[in-house]
Amino acid sequence: MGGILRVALAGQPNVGKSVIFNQLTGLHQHIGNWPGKTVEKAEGTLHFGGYTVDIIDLPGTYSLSAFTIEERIARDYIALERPDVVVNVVDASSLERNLFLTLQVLELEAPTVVALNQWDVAKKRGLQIDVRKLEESLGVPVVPTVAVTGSGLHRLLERVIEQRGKKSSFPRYGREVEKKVRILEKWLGGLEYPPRWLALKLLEEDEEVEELVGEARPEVLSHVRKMRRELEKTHGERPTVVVAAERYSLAGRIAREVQTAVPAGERLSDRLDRITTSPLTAYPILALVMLSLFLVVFQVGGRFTWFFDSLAGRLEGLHWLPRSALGGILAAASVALPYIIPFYLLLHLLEDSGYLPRAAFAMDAIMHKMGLHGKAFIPAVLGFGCDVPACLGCRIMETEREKTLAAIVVTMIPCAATTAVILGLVGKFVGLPAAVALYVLHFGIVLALGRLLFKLLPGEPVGLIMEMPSYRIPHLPTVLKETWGRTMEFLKIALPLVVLGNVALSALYETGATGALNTVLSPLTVGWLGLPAMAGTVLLLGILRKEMILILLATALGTANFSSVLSTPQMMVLGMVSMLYLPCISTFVALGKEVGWRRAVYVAFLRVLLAIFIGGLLYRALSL
Ligand SMILES: Nc1nc2c(ncn2[C@@H]2O[C@H](COP(=O)(O)OP(=O)(O)OP(=O)(O)O)[C@@H](O)[C@H]2O)c(=O)[nH]1
Ligand SMILES: [Mg+2]
Repeated sequence: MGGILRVALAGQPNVGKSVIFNQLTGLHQHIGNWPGKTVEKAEGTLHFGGYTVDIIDLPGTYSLSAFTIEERIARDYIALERPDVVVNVVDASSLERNLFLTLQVLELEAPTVVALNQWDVAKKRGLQIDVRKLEESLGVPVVPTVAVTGSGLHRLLERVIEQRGKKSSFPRYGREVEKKVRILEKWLGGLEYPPRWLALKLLEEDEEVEELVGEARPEVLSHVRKMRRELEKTHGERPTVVVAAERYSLAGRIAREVQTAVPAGERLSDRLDRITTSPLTAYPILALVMLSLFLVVFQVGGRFTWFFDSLAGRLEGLHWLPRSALGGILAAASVALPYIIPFYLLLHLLEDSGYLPRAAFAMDAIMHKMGLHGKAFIPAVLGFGCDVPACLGCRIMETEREKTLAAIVVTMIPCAATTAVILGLVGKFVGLPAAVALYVLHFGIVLALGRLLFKLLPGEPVGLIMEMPSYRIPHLPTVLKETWGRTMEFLKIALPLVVLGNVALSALYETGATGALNTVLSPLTVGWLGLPAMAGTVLLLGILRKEMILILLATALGTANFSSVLSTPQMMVLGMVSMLYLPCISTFVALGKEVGWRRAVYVAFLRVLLAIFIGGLLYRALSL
């Protein structure tokens, strides 16, 4: 007994793999009600039944061909890394579509357990599934689960342990396909992948497998071509379609056999779906949702600053902390956190409800103006939280060109830290309408820039094909957990940087370097932008993290009551420049990795120029 067990979670997008992963490992994988969140595999461990269980959360895929990066990650992991057990997570409320993938997982012949997740949702919709019968049809254990409450997960792990080392049965398709597979698999033994799977993939014209077999067993390919021709002749369809149709028909048959549905009337979620996607109501709702998001954050954040302020007052007495470090921590706590926490909370509520794909649908026409389609709006909304996941999220775009375009555009979305700067500086001291005006101006610029990029990287966006998950009442504990995780992550990453920035600023002061730096930059900062000279160092250090601009500003000015030192135009210009000028370092790295370093540098350069140009114009316009 005992030892290490490697268990991979595989399944279609948005079925609940990451919730299961988080429940089992206590880690914080991104969760939300839209397909395509997990883009890289993640790993975590737990101890169960005397085993150390390594769990791998794979990206969601509709199938296991090698069309997308996610599909390749998932299929290579199962086929080549050979986990001890694969847990195929299935959405019980849409069984037939999910079984299409289950069959492909079984084709890979790894020991498999099916988690029949979202069991609660299926029940609520009047769907009954005969679990025993499903087990018989698939030949593997099936465990109903409700990931968000953790129900069934214990049983799932028990079945996983029983299943290790056992060979799963594989699905059998129509007689004609099977006959060909049987002949081919005899020639395909001894390669890395299971022979039966290779045979099927060869028949369905999988280019990657064809290349692999072409190198190892070139003589097989002529037989394969002949077989494909035969299939095409008898079925009148391309072999790819023939094999896929075999899977669809088997999935459909199994689903029909094991499932009974009690018809339900129009549900509230259907009605909500209608009003949030029909053109007449979709736009006003979208505008209302976004505006209330900011309004609530502003109100709640404003109320909470006093709490942190008084806390800060008490901490001031602690002399054992170095002053510059203390200043950084206090400033972070009092100016940034009160806005960031409610913002994360609302964003997660929105994400978990299933509204984002509808918003994406509504935004399709506007996004087309930038050569993108509506799907790019999902990472864009995530960008309001943090631009790093937003940038990675652009992988849901279908082509490389669209991914690049989307990544450049979404990393310009003001993140929670930038919002803290805008709300804490402009919103608080000039007024909320001024803050909203800055946002509107900023989005106008982003749109114009997107359009310009579209001219530079021409091409037609592919049509919007996106699954619409049903609306769901957000699961509060999950949302709270997500918010907590994000806030902790923020503290872990931000606080050390904030302290570092503050210490750096004090050191620069001590050595007199601030003065020199500010003087060098003053033609720009003072002459053109109309800001006080110290804005130079503040903006420079602000690229570590955007909220630093506000925090360092408070340190440099010696007060968080900004309006006593800065004029209204100055605060507006500083806010505008903060949004535009540069992505923070982490975002820059993410952008570089996704679109290439040269492009990332160009983008950064362009943004600085734009910030200086627009900031100067704004200063002049406001000072008239
Ligand atoms: N009611 C209910 N909701 C669930 C259950 N499991 C997951 N969810 C919700 O389903 C949504 C998707 O869950 P995720 O874990 O992010 O899905 P995923 O399979 O990792 O998705 P991708 O990473 O996009 O492939 C979230 O909104 C969850 O809160 C469940 O058993 N019951
Ligand atoms: Mg996931």
